[in-house]
Amino acid sequence: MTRLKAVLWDVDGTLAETERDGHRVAFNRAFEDCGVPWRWDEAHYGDLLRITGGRERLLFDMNQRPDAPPPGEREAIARAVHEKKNAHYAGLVGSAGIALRDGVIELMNECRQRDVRLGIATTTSRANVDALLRMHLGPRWADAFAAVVCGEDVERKKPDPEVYLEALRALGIGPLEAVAIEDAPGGVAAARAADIPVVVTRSAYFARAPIEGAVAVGPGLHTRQGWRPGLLATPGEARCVDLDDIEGWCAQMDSISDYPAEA
Ligand code: XBP
Repeated sequence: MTRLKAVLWDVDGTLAETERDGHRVAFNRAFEDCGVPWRWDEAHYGDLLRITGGRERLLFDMNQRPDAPPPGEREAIARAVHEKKNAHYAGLVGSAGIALRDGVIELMNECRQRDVRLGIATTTSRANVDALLRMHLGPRWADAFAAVVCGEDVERKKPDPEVYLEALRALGIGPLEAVAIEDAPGGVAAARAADIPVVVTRSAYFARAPIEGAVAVGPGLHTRQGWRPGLLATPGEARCVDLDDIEGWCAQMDSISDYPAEA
């Protein structure tokens, strides 16, 4: 079995539930600042999440709206709103409004103890990653990560594999020496297209989404219940998913499966 050398983390939805209470709320505040009449409710934002990248998401939404400005004006509006959105987002996460998901810190700590490197592979903006991780890991958070690849570092956002290929390149490792932790089908597709095994910790918006090609799918790293393939759960023991579990899943590459939509 190839020993795991790196755990590559997606950010939004995987490290924290940032979309519903972070980016969405920040977009609505930015709309208000810019005198744009739209507001995104939770359900509509959930639909828009299939478009990766905040600016791209807004452009996509504009293209569907009968009351959108003429096409030639949309790009400038999207840039202005997106810039303000990121400022509001930094304020929201900086005020400790959004916790890291349970089990994330535990797995990061175990990686450090066992010499498994940490990487970030996200197509969100670097400023947003910085705001979130500064809040939870301190101003020197980046020291803990051997590679941090963000939206600005790639030409094509997820589901394109570029962000994962760049992370592997930065770490100098092959795809089977890494595992990606993702929450959403687009992120899974990106990691799989780079040949990296993927463990899915479902987030609120993708709690029931069909997942194609993951080594394991479950509700979060905080629990050993509810995973497919299953994990042994010791009754009464509050143990998180750990590196041995993840290595075990990755070793069974033939257990890579499609997980249909959940009821
Ligand atoms: C996350 C995203 C982003 C964030 C907003 O991508 O889709 O669009 O919602 O980020 P990933 P920006 O799955 O790669 O983490 O506004 O900074 O684009």
